Amino acid sequence: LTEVRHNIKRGNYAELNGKDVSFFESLIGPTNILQDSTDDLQGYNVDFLRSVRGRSQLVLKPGSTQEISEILKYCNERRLAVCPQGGNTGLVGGSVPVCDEIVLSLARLNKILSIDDITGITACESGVILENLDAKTREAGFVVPLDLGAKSSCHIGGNISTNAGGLRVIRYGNLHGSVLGVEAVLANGKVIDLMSDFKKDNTGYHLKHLFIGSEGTLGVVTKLAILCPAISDSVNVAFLALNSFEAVMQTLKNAKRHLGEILSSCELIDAPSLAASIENNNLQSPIEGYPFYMLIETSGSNAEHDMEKLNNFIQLVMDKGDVVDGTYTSEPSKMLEIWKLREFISTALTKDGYCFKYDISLPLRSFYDIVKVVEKRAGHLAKRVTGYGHLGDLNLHLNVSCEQYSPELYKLLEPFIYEYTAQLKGSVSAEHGIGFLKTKYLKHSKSAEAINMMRDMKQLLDPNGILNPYKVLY
Ligand code: FAD
Ligand code: 2HG
Ligand code: ZN
Repeated sequence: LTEVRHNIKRGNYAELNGKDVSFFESLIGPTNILQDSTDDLQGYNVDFLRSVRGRSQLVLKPGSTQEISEILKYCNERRLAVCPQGGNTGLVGGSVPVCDEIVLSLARLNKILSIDDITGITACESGVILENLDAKTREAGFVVPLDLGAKSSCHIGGNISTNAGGLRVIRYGNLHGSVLGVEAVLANGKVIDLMSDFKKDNTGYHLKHLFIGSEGTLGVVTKLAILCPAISDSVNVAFLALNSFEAVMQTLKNAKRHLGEILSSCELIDAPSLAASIENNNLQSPIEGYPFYMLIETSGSNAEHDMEKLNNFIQLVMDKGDVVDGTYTSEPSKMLEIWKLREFISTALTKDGYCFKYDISLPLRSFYDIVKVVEKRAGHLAKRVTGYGHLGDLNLHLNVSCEQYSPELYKLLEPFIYEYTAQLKGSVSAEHGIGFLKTKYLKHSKSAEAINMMRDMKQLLDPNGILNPYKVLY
């Protein structure tokens, strides 16, 4: 992919020197430092989409909260800018340096501290990979209430810092609800202990929320406690075909009403998204040839009861004529195959060459219109204009792919898509955050007063602006 060219003026930060490197070496040991001479430093400078490339000369891999505290205290006093990095799967260029910021990798903070076998409350360090955390909680009879296509590399700390959404928000809500506590290190090195094992704690301001979704600009998350729900003994996946978006809306309504408490995912896939997933990922779909598909998952505790509910639901939506074809299964390998079709759409579209990605919240009744509007406006310059995503949460992923980055196409897409979204009072970033790539569009979803309040908070917590500069508020 072509990197986005940017004209960012380097902030007024100190330049890294040999004395700084010696300090870090004595603190965390030379083996936990990567410098300009090593090839793999490049991997930390470029984001997953290869849309932003920094020129950091130094990656630090501390192994404890205390080490992070001392690093930040030093950087704050020296005015050295720092970019916290988790699994580097973020989609808005927030996880890589823009100029020469020091990369602070959380990868070595990867210990699971405790899993309570009755309550499911799980405490861990922030660098634990989501898939690993989920595997361990499953051994104890619980699941992490978060699942997304990047699970094999993203960190739970990165998930918290972006308030990642994913495939099960309809069931478990977002991380503001399930994260019970965090420990974070502030820009001046102070450790703030907001760890808690309780869902209910109304003692003053709810400070932990400042670190959920603030994308490494207010502090570095080092530990967390998360409430994990019990594993479901019975899981079913239905893959349904529909002929119109009106039918999609009716099916969502009926899924909410008739599947109720066992509904655990409700995703939309349109025909071009499915085609990309099949063609570029070499997958097979059980059904093809329709404009819309819905992936509906149920998770419950009683297979017979759940199957009866699912059968009744499918009968109803087919009788009404909303669902015209489909399949469902409770066989794990088949469910996985269906899930792959959905989870790998994002990477499939990038394989077209270049992909413009928009992650927006829109009112249900206008949810899909924008895909058609953009197709009409820019389809002639695109390979595919696609819409898919977390329908149950009103979160659309509008992706426009092409063979290579095209400035003409870009001009037709931006700011148009953001202005369109703002007119409908939607959100210009439903789940991926603002990072580096979307800073100029923040104003479309936040009032001037709200942005000023954000600036005040940043000033209070990071007066020298050393934490993830050029991101979110820029
Ligand atoms: P990074 O990419 O490393 O960092 C993301 C941001 O958080 C950066 O601003 C970084 O500075 C900051 N950060 C990271 N760790 C810390 C920390 N410990 N303390 C402070 N700041 C920190 N996102 C969704 O919401 N829903 C999806 O369904 C989804 N699906 C995806 C599918 C694919 C294939 C890919 C590639 C990405 C997807 N994403 C999705 C985006 C991404 O995976 C998430 O944003 C994820 O939460 C990022 O985690 P990470 O560890 O990779 O963080
Ligand atoms: C998903 O839901 C991710 O698959 C990625 O959030 C969306 O690439 C995208 O636009
Ligand atoms: Zn998503």
